[in-house]
Amino acid sequence: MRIEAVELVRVAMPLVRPFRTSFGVQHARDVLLVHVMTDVGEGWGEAAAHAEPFYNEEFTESASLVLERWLVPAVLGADLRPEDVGARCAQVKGYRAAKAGLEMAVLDAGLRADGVPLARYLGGERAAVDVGVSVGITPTVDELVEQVTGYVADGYRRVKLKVMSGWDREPLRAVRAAHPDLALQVDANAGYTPADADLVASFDEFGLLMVEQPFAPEELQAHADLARRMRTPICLDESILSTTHTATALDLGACSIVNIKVGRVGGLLEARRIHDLCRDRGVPVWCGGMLETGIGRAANVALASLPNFVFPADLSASDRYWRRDLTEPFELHGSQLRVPSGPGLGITVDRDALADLGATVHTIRTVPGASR
Ligand code: OSB
Ligand code: MG
Repeated sequence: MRIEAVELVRVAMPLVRPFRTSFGVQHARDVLLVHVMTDVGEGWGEAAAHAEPFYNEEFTESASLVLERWLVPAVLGADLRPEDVGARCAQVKGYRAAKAGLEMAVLDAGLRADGVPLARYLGGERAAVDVGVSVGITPTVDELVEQVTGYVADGYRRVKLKVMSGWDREPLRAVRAAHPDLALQVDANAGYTPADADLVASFDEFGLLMVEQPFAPEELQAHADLARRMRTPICLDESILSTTHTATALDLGACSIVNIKVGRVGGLLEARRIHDLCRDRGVPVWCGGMLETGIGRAANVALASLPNFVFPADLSASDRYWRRDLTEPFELHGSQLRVPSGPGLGITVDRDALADLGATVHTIRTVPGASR
């Protein structure tokens, strides 16, 4: 297919409630969408970066600039397959959310034209996926317990609590006391240091499914040392940027569960390769989220339908994030989200919602007749 034009669509999306983690608080997402126009039709993708470089180095403004200056020019006017986008973008180091958004849009266009749902193309095997909810740090422990109880009443059967120093054992004890049988896990977003290893190891007493990313991304050895002294499995998020990072982490024993995020690893196809590597090594994975809109969520849900996604995903219903999503809302059915069955991402982008939210569009076009 030939890429004829690319729109970079930017929209501020207020969150239903603020989301606080060890790296800061978010009240809204600075969303960046990639809309490709090709000779076989259009496609949408989401570059799941955030407004600030606090989760990792990338942020929305930088992702947009890198797309405009290098990634879009690398595909514009070209006759390519979605599988070629990664190689064309490889000269640019990092900016994996930007690359993921572009690849997603090209995949969506190609699969829509072929009438193939993304989940089927990726090798998904389920019509619905188990999901949980990631609960941010709250002003008080009582508010946390109240929020968790509300989500459990909604149907979520797995809850992830954000933790940081000063917000760990006390909230954990309270949530555990209120919900003795709840599938519970924690995520530190790299907020602890190896000097906190005793404290993190003490989380064993709360019967958690896993502890996610206690230390900095580069602290693979410290994660391996912690894993050896904890009963609770260690899961890595920020440390895992590629299949190579995954293999190294597994070789070191730094984790026994992998959180796969499309934007963090540079796209759906690299995400699938990490899934396959983990499957071959007997390591379970699950699908993480970055507070995506319905566009990125559709891709995540399709990915999470692959067989080695064995733990519930951090993919909640649209109403957990947005008053109005950019697509038809994802709804909770029991404790699952349905995998879209239409071609490509299987969703329809709501242009009225984009307009009402004040989205801005930057269009990048080929020169007529040019080819590369
Ligand atoms: O570490 O998993 C994380 C959101 C933003 C940045 C990092 C993370 C998260 C979440 C939210 O936990 C998961 C979701 O999209 O619901
Ligand atoms: Mg995480």
